[in-house]
Amino acid sequence: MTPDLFESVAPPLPGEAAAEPLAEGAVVLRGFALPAEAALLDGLQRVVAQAPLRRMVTPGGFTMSVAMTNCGALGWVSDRRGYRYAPRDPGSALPWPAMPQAFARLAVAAAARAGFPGFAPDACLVNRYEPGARLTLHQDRNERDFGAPIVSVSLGLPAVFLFGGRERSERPRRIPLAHGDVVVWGGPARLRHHGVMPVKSGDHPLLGGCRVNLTFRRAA
Ligand code: MD3
Ligand code: FE
Repeated sequence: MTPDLFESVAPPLPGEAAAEPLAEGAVVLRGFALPAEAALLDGLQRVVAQAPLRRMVTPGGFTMSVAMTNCGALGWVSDRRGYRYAPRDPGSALPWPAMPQAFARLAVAAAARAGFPGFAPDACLVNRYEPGARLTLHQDRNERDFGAPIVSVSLGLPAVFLFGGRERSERPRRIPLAHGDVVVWGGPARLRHHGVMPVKSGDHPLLGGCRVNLTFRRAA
């Protein structure tokens, strides 16, 4: 059997997943989350049972197409007053659910694999995309320390990720992301614009008709 064929039938273990550089500071780890998928789905169920997914309103008054919730010490929220991190779910006034151990372990391992040892995420934003949902090009700049990377885990239906530049005017590259793919964005990539194209309908064996993205950040 050729080495190529062997690689296609033996999925890499987390520690040895192929790291595909996208740009300086940005690395794709294809399938890195697959060995943890059952634990991730279990954690996801527990999080959304305590803090339901909801579509938030932007400061400009638009309802986002992506439904969101959070786990960890801080959660990203948007309303007419602005975008910010908050220690409580504004829907229930309760603290966000704790970050499931499987989530934190995966995020820390992925960051280390991409060259960011010691990543200590305090926020995990859960984004759920139903068919047609999208994220327009934006920067993530509500965090205190841009020195920490962001780790993004894709689950369920595939999506096309848009990876732009420091300037919003720079034409973005299109990067397909599938169930189990993990991307680590740090260093010089940290403030690049990015977004997600409208998700196409489909049927994923584990997640059905949606895409879920877990985004791990050091917010405070
Ligand atoms: C590239 N979510 O919630 S994070 C978001 O698929 C968001 O739901 C994406 O963008 C999603 O803000 C995945 C991907 C990401 C995050 C930060 C970045 C990409 C980045 C910072 C710089 C460059
Ligand atoms: Fe973002």
